Amino acid sequence: MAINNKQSRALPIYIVNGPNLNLLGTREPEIYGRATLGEIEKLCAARAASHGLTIVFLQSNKEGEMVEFLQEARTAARGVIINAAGYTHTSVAILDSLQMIKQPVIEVHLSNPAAREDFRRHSYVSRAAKGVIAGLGQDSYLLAIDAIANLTAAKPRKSPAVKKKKRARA
Ligand code: CA2
Repeated sequence: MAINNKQSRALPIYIVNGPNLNLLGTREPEIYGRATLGEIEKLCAARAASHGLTIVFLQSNKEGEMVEFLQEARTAARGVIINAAGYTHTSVAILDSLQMIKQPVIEVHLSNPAAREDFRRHSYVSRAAKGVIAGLGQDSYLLAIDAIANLTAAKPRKSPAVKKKKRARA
């Protein structure tokens, strides 16, 4: 069942991380930084809390598990942040799942794939993403949380008086 904008405001941000990201902080710090994924999760929870929001955070080495999480997000998430890691460049299944999500999807990367090997220049995920934030390490995640908070913020309702004035002027 589809959810409307009002319902989605009370929901958490779903953050999904793909294969090998569980090893962050142990190898290649010059590319991916020194923070562990656990540390990034804590920073994300704090940043979401600063907007009055919560997160559900998943890391999986299995494509099918990521697909199931994304299917759940269709009705349970306010928006989705995805670092599909290596699946970014290969997975039609993850793209199909993302295309079924009506809420904003932001693609994130710790490194800047466009500045690396040619095979990292193509992203299936990007076709379904509202925006892409890459190359800023853990800040890519934090800026994506800010983006979802802004994109899904409650819009102030115009009072009938303001509406009337506008109509009178027109
Ligand atoms: O920069 C990113 O966030 C990536 O999504 C990371 C993926 C890579 O395939 C993408 O092109 C860009 C690789 C994740 C591998 O994770 C590691 C964790 C610790 C040490 C080495 C790799």
